[in-house]
Amino acid sequence: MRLKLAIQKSGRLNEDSMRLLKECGIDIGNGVNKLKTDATNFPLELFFLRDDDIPQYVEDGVADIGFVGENVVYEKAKKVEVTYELGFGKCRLSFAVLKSEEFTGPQFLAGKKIATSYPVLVQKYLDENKVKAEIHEISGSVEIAPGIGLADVVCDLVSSGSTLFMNGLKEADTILKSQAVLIKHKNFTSEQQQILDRLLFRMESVKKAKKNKYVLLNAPNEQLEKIISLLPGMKSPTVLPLATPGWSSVHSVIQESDFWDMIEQLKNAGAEGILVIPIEKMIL
Ligand code: PRT
Ligand code: ZN
Repeated sequence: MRLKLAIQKSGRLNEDSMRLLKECGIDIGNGVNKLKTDATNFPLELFFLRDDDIPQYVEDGVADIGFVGENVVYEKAKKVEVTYELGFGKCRLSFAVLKSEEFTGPQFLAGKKIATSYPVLVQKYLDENKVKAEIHEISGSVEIAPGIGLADVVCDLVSSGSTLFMNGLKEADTILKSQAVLIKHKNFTSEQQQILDRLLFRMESVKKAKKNKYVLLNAPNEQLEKIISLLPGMKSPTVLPLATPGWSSVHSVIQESDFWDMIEQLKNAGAEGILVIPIEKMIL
């Protein structure tokens, strides 16, 4: 049996979805131009779909799992479970107003025309803030709506902000912070769950590896204790004697987030020849 995974056929999430599968060691062969294809070395069948259709396919069980933006999941409001954050496709769903205007809070929207591709999420925000406004649903190029007199305000996805800027708009309140997530349907069998667990284990190893670096450095033996106390390591650092008497090579794993602080402290403690190497997979 195979687990059926729906991913975006083309667009912003396609490349990262394919890359993640590759990093998990899953070989898709050259079936990418088809509607569906089997992985050659993992019990997975891939469906290539429009992102908007993925929650429905998963709810219906036509696909078992899907990679899709949270913005789409929550707008479509299908009966699916968000199981895992994939870490790519990051953006936010925000209101934007003309540069000349000042967004004073949700009340600013009262009586305004709002252009958006996310009517459900916008209506929810309006209801929560007890504001009445008119929603104009449009499927693309939302940012041009104020310029052509179709709307006063827009609510759209933003990442760098340059699309808004180029259209004379500025970002106001954010409704939702979004990234691509793994969704699954609610009728999983234990066999399906076993395959998903294998996939999640691989994805987690890839994610952990990206957050960590492998560090090698040379240290004078009299400074070893100090240097080792600075390094976390997976258990404890590896220490090997160098050919030069009185020196050792120390190997360890450090987190990307503490990286520069850690390197400075190591140098101050007498470490030399520090090498930092990316990690491909990290199995704990
Ligand atoms: O054909 P299909 O329906 O599958 O694709 P699509 O055209 O509906 O979606 P696509 O490929 O544009 O986006 C897929 C998903 O990528 C979205 O649902 C989000 O989850 C995620 N994502 C991340 C984004 C962005 N960043 C993004 N910046 N989706 C769209 N944008 C657009 C935004 O709509 C605006 O037009 O980019 C523009 C803003 O970008 P900046 O950088 O100028 O702010
Ligand atoms: Zn779409």
